[in-house]
Amino acid sequence: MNIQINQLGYTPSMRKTAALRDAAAALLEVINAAGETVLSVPVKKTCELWGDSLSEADFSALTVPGVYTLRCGDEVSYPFAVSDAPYAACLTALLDTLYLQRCGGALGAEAGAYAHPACHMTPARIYGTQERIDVSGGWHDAGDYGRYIVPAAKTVADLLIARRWNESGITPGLTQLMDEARWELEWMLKMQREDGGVYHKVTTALFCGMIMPEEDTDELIVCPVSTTATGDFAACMAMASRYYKEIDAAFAGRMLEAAVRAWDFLAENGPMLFRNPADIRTGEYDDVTDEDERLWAHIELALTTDEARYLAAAKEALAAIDRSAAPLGWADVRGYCAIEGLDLPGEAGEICREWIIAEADRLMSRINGYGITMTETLPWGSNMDVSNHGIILYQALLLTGNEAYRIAAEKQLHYLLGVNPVSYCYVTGFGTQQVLHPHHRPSVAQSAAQPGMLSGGPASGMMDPAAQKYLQGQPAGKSFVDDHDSYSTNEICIYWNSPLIALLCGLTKA
Ligand code: G3I
Ligand code: 9MR
Ligand code: ZN
Repeated sequence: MNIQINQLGYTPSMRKTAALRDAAAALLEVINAAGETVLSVPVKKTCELWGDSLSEADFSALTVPGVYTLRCGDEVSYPFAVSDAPYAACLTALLDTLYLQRCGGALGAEAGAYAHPACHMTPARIYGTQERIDVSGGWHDAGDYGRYIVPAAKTVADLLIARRWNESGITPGLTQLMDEARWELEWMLKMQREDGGVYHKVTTALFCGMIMPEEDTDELIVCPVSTTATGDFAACMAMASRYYKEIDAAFAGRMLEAAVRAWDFLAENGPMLFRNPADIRTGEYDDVTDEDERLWAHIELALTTDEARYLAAAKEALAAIDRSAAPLGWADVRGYCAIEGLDLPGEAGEICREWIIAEADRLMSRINGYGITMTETLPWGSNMDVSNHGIILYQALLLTGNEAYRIAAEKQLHYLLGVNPVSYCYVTGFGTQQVLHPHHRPSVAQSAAQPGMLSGGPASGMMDPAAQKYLQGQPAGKSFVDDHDSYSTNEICIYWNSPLIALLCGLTKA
């Protein structure tokens, strides 16, 4: 396909642009359901990118609801809608995915083909000991069945940001958002040790085969405490405590108490960076520093309590941290520091405001021919970064009212839903050219892609056997293969869905 559009469509008032490859004509026609040309707009050359000679055509003048295609020479695009809520079903499905990732409880008829009895219920052994503890619950991380604290914190923080941006009460319901986040938070609480330290993860020693979760019955092992997990936990618990105060004060109190104990543990201990023990092969979620996790913890505790020591620690760490970027990663959480720090009093809040705007402007300066703010090479899980950037851009819009940030944030969404070099709508079950073979154990076991999951997307470097087989010589933007063996380009993940949920909650706010 050489004409790329958002396959889910656009709202009437949105800026609408198509990305064309090797444009065959100087005009792009908009065709309605009756086959009539309702608009003709010029096609303008933009750039060369990822092996494509790109042009752009702006058809924003199309505002009448309906179903359309675009035509340029002999090329015709996939159909798309102009409607008031083109992303509502997708947003709900993205959130439903977290429900379907639930571990511990059984999933019933509401889960359709993905129903299963309770899984991973046996007490888990603490690594290096014979002691066993109950750490049932939470969500399966991704295409695998591991449960890891570091990515859990990112996911929950994204949902709470989504909650904040969703005050107008559009779908998904706030109750569903908060119920889902709580499922993970309750599990996270079980991962804290008496002394406040937080275990890094609970998994089997090796990844299991492509089986349903209840069939994965190898011994569960709780891996050692890390200060990245403990810092993320302290931040996430303190943040969540504010959001649940009115829903369930006792639960909010338990989370704040846990956050304080985690913070005290950090105060007493230097960096404890996690590495997989030699006999554990599951996700590592390693890091090179815990400075950013510590800062995030200081900030959330300063916001949730009025104790001077947290604010003092936040101010000191904020002054010291490198603010030349603000990623919303699982390893690098500086973006959460910047966003959350906006609510700090006085100069600290002002520093965070400047931090966000500088980051948004840095991203804006990178907008490429497909509308995304990425570098030319792409990391594992690049679609997460695309949504993350959308969040920063949307936050900059909220701070400044500058509509250019909104348009840029929307472009991140359009890329994920079709305006990309491989013409995929990257959310399973949605769009015309769908992802059918995600690296996701229940989908493989049932031979049917579970809907509502964002694929990780193209990754440079061919980091799995399927990528090595099919992607030799491909430029980064096309380094994607819809094959369930390609875990580096086509896995799914809780923390790839969550920033897209937040972005959609922001962009579709009434
Ligand atoms: O550390 C380098 C960094 O210095 C450099 O700038 C960057 C350039 O791309 O590469 C960096 O390392 C990458 C790292 O992610 C941090 O971005 C690695 O090459 C890359 O292999 C690594 O990928 C991670 C992958 O696990 C392998 O560890 C993904 O981010 C992460 O999302 C993924 O997570 C897995 C879990 O382990 C298990 N569960 C599924 C989940 C999703 O695939
Ligand atoms: O399923 C695993 C996925 O969640 C991880 O992201 C990926 C990289 O760590 O590994 C996957 O498991 C594969 C393992 O690494 C190698 N043997 C085949 C496994 C399933 O494809
Ligand atoms: Zn499970």
